[in-house]
Amino acid sequence: MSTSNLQALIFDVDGTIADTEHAHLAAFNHAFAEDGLDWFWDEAQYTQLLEISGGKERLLHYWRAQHPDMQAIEANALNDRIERLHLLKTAAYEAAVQRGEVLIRPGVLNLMHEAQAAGIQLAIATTTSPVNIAALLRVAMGDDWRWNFSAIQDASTAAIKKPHPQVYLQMLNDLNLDASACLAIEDSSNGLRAARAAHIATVITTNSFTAHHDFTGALAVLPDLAGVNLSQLQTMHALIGA
Ligand code: XBP
Ligand code: MG
Repeated sequence: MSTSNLQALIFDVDGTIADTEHAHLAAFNHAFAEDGLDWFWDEAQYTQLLEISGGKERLLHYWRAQHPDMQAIEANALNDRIERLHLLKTAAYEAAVQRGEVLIRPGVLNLMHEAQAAGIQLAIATTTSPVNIAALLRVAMGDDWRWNFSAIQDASTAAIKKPHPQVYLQMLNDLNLDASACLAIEDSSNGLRAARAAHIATVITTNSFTAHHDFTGALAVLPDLAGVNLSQLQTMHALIGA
């Protein structure tokens, strides 16, 4: 019976550590109104737009697809408008997190504590902005939240978003670990593809925005981490190496 050599759990943020995307959606719509745009994304539209990782990339994709008339503005002005919209959106999202409107998903903190007690490193690999990670985890884990994580890769360190594996490849380098010693926990097809492209085994926890995604290649697809303990993950992880 092979034993698990699991040395690090690498968590995605949005949709995995917390149910964030409803708050991101509300923040985008708040930013559109604040900036005088008559745009409004409903849940169905946002579910599709989530196929584009990265808030700025998502805005640019929507702008090009839905408002070709606005193509006339030159590239710098377009980028400046997207930067401004994203700043407004990020401020609105942070305010929502601070009001307690974003919940950590079930089982996440328990699993993190179990892993730490077993000497397994925790890490974060996300396409969201660093301010969003800090806002969320400061509320959930306290002001010294950062000390729980050996490494963080986010939108500020990895410009190329999931499904590109850049966040995960840079994470393996940060941890100085082989992919075979790690397990990624994700919620989306983009996240799964990014982790798998870095040869990292991946457990999926679905949510209302991603349950319909193709999770081919996942080690397991779970509704959430409630009741999932470290030894169960280690057993699944060991089977890969069997
Ligand atoms: C999900 C994303 C992010 C968020 C919005 O990231 O794609 O873009 O939707 O956050 P994760 P930003 O990899 O954690 O699932 O506006 O900061 O990008
Ligand atoms: Mg995610």
